[in-house]
Amino acid sequence: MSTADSPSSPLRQKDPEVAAWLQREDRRQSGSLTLIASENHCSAAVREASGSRITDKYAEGYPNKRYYGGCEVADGVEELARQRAMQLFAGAEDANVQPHSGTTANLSVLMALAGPNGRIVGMALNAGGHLSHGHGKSHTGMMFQAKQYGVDGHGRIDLDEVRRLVKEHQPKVLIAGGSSYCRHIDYAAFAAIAKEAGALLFADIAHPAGLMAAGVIPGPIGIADVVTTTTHKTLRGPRGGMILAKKDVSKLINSSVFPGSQGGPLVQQIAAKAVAFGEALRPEFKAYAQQVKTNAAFLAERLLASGLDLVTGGTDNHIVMVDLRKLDVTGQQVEERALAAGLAVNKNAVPGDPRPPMVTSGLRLGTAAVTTRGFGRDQIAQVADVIVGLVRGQDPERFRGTITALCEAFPLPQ
Ligand code: DSN
Repeated sequence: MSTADSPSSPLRQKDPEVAAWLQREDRRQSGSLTLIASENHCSAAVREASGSRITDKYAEGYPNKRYYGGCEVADGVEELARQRAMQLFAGAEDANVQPHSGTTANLSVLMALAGPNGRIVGMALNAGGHLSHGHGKSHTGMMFQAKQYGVDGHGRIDLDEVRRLVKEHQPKVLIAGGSSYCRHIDYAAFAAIAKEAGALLFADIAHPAGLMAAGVIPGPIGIADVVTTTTHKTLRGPRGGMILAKKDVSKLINSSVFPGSQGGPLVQQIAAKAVAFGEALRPEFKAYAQQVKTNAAFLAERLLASGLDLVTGGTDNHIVMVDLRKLDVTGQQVEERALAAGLAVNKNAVPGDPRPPMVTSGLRLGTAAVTTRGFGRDQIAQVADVIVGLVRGQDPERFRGTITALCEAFPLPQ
């Protein structure tokens, strides 16, 4: 139930039009299953902090060094979020919780470490990387001299290619991480490659951050010079970004966030990040993260057993990438069919995809949000079977009942 559902809701009384849209979103999320790998359902406590009165406060600067008066509460909230972040990612030497998003965090890091027109190397978007790792349509591909590495014929990072590219391009920054890469990344090997070329290693863990915080998969803390993440994917917090940096670069990074690329931080989001980090520090979160990983592995196993191809043939994290190239169906078509059946998924390019980005030959699935609803093996099996049916061209309507029953049996947590 959203706050707007309550008859005494100020929003409902003062702006029924917006209230109606938000109630509709509530119904959309409750009545469908989210398999979009970058989404999750945060707690009511996180949402309450995010909607709190501290949204009114300007707090340019950092705790105890602000450009406005009346920041004592903002200072306390930001310091709490920073301390919890460093506890969660043990070994992190500094935390900046101000980035509004993952992309602004990445831009800030690249401006700090590579500088305007500096050389960078990152993973290509269609190989599993992210736009902000040097893609030509992103400012990171326009403001920096970017080269990008791909993956091998099995969809895995080819460290020899990374080494060759780094040797040739001599970047200031080497980026490891992506938005549709479902295998472990060998951060130690990346660090060695960066070191050989005198580059700094920047790891973007936006997707698997929650699994890393819970210790369920290995991460780059203590290895990479800088780590960025979003706080809303597997970390299950509010929308936002964060940067964890080694002490010797953190001053540069902090200046690059403010005043470099942002003005006043969104203190209400920082408060919500603090709540989410507190939740992630509890033992239940470790069990949740383990279940996310187990569910993804089982989803992959079930899809493979039904004859579908997967990029890399499986997964090490929460992402499963279906490769539709051998079938007479596009990612876009399956996304539309899935929506009609009550599943939110996203089309996604697979390595070597011949189709354009709005069509694609792939489907990216993630288990973070359905695991928040309490899904285990039986429910994942049902979802996998629906996906196989949709890929094979069966009528989405015939699956609507199955998905509705799952939604009702596993409601969104409050
Ligand atoms: N949009 C995010 C994702 O879907 O992975 C990355 O920015």
